Amino acid sequence: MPTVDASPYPFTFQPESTALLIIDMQRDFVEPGGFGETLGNDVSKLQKVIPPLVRLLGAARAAGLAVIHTREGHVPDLSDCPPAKLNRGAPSMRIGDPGPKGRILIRGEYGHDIVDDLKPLEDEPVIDKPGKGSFYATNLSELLAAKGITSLIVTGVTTEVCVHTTVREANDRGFECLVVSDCVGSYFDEFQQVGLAMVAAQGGIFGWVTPSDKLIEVI
Ligand code: C5J
Repeated sequence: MPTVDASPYPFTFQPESTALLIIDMQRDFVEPGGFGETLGNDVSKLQKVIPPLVRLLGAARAAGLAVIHTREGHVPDLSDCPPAKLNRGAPSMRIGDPGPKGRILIRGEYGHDIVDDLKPLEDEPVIDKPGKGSFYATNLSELLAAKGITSLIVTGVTTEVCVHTTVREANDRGFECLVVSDCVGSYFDEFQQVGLAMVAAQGGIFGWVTPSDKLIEVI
C-alpha cells in the first residue's frame, strides 16, 4: 500500500478505495468577476492552487484513482439558497445577480463552472452542492459508498470554508482524509496556515496534511 510522508504521521492508502476530491475549483471563486471577488477577495491567491493541482490530477488519472469534482451553487430560482446565505453581508453583487461571468453562483452559468485547466472528464462525477460542505443536500455519501471509497485526498478552495466543512464531516462519517497543502487555497494567508494546522493538530484530529510533490511520488 502506498504511504506518503505527512503531518502528523505517514498516511497509508489503498488506491482502489481512495478518491481525489476536487472542491469548487470554479471560475466564480478563482477568477475575477465572480462570487469570490464580489465579497472583496483577491482571487489571485486562489490561482496559485491550479498548477500543482493540475499535476496531481494528472498523476491521479494516470494511476486510475477515482476523481470527484464539486461545485457550489444554486438553482436559477434560488429555491435552494436560504435567505441567511443570500442576504448575508454587503457584497458588491449578491448570489443570482448578473455578473461578468453570468449570474453569480448559479448552476449552468459560465462562472459557476470549473476552470478549464481542471475540466472534469466525461466519467468523473461532478457533485453540485448548495452549501459549503460536500455532503449536505448531495449524493456524495451514496456515490462514495457505491465506489467503495474510504479515503479521500482533498483539494480545492477555500481551505477554511468548503474544504474544512467537507473534511470535518468526512471525518465524522469515517473517511480518512489527506489534505494536500499546495492544492488547497485561501484568500487569507493566515487562514491557509491555520486551516492546515487545524487538520493535523492533536494527532490528526481531522486528518493528515502533505504537499503534492510528496504525494505524487507515491501515487
Ligand atoms: C466559499 C468555498 N468560500 N468553496 N466557498 O464561499 O469555499
